[in-house]
Amino acid sequence: MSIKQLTITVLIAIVTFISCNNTTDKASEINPIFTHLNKIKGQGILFGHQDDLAYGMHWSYSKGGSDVKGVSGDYPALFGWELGGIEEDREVNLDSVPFDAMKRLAIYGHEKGGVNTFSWHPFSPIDSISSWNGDAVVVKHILPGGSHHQAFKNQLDKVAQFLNELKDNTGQSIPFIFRPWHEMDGGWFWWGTKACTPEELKLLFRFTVAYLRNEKGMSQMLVAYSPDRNFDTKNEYLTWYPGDDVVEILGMDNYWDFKQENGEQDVIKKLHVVIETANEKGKLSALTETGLSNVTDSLWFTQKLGVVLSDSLVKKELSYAMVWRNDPKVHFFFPYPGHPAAPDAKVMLEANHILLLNDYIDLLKKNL
Ligand code: BMA
Repeated sequence: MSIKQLTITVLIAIVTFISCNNTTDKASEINPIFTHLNKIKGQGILFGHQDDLAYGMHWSYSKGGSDVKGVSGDYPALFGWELGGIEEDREVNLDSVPFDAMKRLAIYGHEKGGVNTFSWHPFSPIDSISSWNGDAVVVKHILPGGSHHQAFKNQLDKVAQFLNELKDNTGQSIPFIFRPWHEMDGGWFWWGTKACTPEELKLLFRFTVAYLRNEKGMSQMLVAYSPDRNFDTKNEYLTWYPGDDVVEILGMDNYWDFKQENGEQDVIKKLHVVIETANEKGKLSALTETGLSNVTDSLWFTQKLGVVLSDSLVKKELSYAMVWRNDPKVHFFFPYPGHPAAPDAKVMLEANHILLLNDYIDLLKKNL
């Protein structure tokens, strides 16, 4: 056994030990989001939007603001948020969302009856370079035993502090979904295929979840695994899968296939792989990120996303689908009132099996 193999074996042993001593790895049994989504499976797919309550194309931080509501009359059922920057003690995230506003709005979304999901594009714990440095060798240095492991734990402490401060008006911790180390099958992030092996990624993922659950008491957290589109088979999909004890939601991010001719059929095929794998494992499934940048096709919602979400297996099994953020300075993935794609997006959202916030609340009332 080489030194490298020995090091990896020892690391696996350490992380397995930490994970096996996980006292709160039964998130699927105790987390209300899991229970609720499981109960309504087959009756509707939650529609989500990143940063929905924070800003949109012609507004920011106005009370009650939401481009989804502006177009459809109701809020999304799922609210996406981005934590990147919290680990550097910044006051605003990567996309200029102040963390205090994010906290207030995530609590508001929860109090209204919606579900919150958090992504995290951290700056490197080694030298603070951004996540989009696919060649930077970071991961092996931040794993247990690595030179910057402590710096990484300091980052996790800040993530945990923010997420543990999400409390409802009775002081109870708010349940949420955390989706770390996503799109690891691409080469654009420092935890991606260019600078990190699948084994290293699994260790990183396992350590992250074990630390947050065991050291930071985060039993209110569900964890989502979401590679991008670089798989066709179940084995390929599971290349980076960190283990049944740390993940509750199996997802996929996919923008690319939608841009190819008839690509929505590939999205459907891949979602079938995700769904079948999730079902075998007793997990939930989701289209964790998608969209068409600047919604340049005014029929994209009914003709592309709507086609995918109406596939019979997808309709029967998928829990949620989320489109990315509406940033007037960068890009937007949901139309705003007056945009040529707005009427079509409204039609897609009006389908019986697509759940906006009030649809979701009504369905829960009927099912619980
Ligand atoms: C990307 C883009 C970036 C943003 C990042 C994190 O997809 O939207 O502008 O900073 O997500 O939210």
